[in-house]
Amino acid sequence: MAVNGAISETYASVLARNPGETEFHQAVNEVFESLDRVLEKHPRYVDASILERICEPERQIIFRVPWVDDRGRVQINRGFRVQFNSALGPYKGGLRFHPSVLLGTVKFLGFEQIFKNALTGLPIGGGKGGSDFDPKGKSDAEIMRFCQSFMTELHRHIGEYTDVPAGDIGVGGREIGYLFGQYKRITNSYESGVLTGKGITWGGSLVRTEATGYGAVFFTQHMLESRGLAFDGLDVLVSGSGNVATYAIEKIHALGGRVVGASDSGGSVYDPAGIDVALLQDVKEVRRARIDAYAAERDGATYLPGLPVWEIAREHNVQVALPSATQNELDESHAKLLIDAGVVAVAEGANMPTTPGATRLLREAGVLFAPGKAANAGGVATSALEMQQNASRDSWGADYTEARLAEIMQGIHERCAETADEYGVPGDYVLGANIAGFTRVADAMLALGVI
Ligand code: NDP
Ligand code: 2IT
Repeated sequence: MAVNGAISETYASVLARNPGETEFHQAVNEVFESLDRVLEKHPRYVDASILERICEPERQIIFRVPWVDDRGRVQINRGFRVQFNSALGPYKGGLRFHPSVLLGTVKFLGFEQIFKNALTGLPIGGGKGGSDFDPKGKSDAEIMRFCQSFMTELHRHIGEYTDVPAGDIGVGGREIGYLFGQYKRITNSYESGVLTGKGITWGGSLVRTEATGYGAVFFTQHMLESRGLAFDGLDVLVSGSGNVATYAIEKIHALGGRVVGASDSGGSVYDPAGIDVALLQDVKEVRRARIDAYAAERDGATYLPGLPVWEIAREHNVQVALPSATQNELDESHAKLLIDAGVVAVAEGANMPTTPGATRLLREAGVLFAPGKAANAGGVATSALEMQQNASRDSWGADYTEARLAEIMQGIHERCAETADEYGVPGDYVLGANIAGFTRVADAMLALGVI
């Protein structure tokens, strides 16, 4: 079948068979748009129906999560785990706890994860999970009871050699602790490699907490270097103020850049002196408060209620932007603001934060653009390093682990850049990432036969 026919027919079938799952459709379309060249060159992928197979999760698990709140009332949430592709290794990917989570959300994230994990060069397949549970405003005891109930079902589907979840939005060290504790109790085994993002004293890896943010900054550094630039002296906007955003800001400051804005779902802060990471962490992570508390306590900072961080680009020139909150948070109007403010590089710390229209505008304007599956792969890569440490019953030092992360991010940058060159689109990291990730998984799927 002609390549374009294969792509459009498979996409039509994805739409028809997964109705209403708009984020999943978007993620599939973004990958498919990059594949015509590779399918022309290697028709064996079309002959073996790799496109159809790669869009169909190997297994999807949906379950009821009952728990009792502090007032003694029974609450019901929905749990998901989508085990998307295990051609390269056990399913690997985070768990998201957020009220917006639907099956289509988990499928978009799981689909992205297949290619991201492939790009790391490490032996991990792709999966994702989560729940529509909203952690905001819940007590520690409620979070614990929810996590225990969630794991009471999930435990039968995961394992060191099967499927290894980790954190994502709403799931950090606290939640991984409760999840791991319940898994350990139910299975009566200390199977460290079943979850990543664990605490340092109970099987976690140094640098895993920081890895996604640091990795996104390392990737951006390599992109900037390709144009003879460096972070030193550049002004930056980072959206979000969670795990990814916090450590991205910390590393940008260490490299001499200045992050003048950050945000949460309620609004943004403009801080022309540069975000104070210790204060931000105290507000968001320790007190679990909102980002307006940061602005109230920080001299010279302003709170912009209800506004995305990109609005800061109206008044303040910025050279780099790292959308690090959630999907579709940077649209065409924001892209125009950034382009007018002089942005030279945009790297997706979050998964699919840039809308397709905004991505097109940025790429047409010649802005260096790193897709999430390349730029934010440092988190899952360091999860794989955590699995290595667990498997060898070892724990590595911080400098060594960060050096491994830096090396992996350099490798991903090279893989994307070289693939873009090979396919005649130099500097196109979107095509480079999609093609390099796809071919690695597709070749393994061919080798393993029709399974
Ligand atoms: P966190 O829960 O630590 O932080 C999420 C941040 O994004 C918070 O500031 C949150 O604001 C904001 N946010 C979440 N949802 C929305 C929304 N619907 N609208 C506006 N703001 C929102 O999550 P992470 O930092 O871990 O994850 C951020 C992104 O990075 C996600 O896309 C995730 O998939 C991706 N990612 C995470 C990795 C990791 O290792 N943690 C690895 C690779 C990618 P508020 O506090 O108000 O909710
Ligand atoms: O989107 C992601 O890559 C993550 N949330 C991290 C997954 C992981 O297994 O560390």
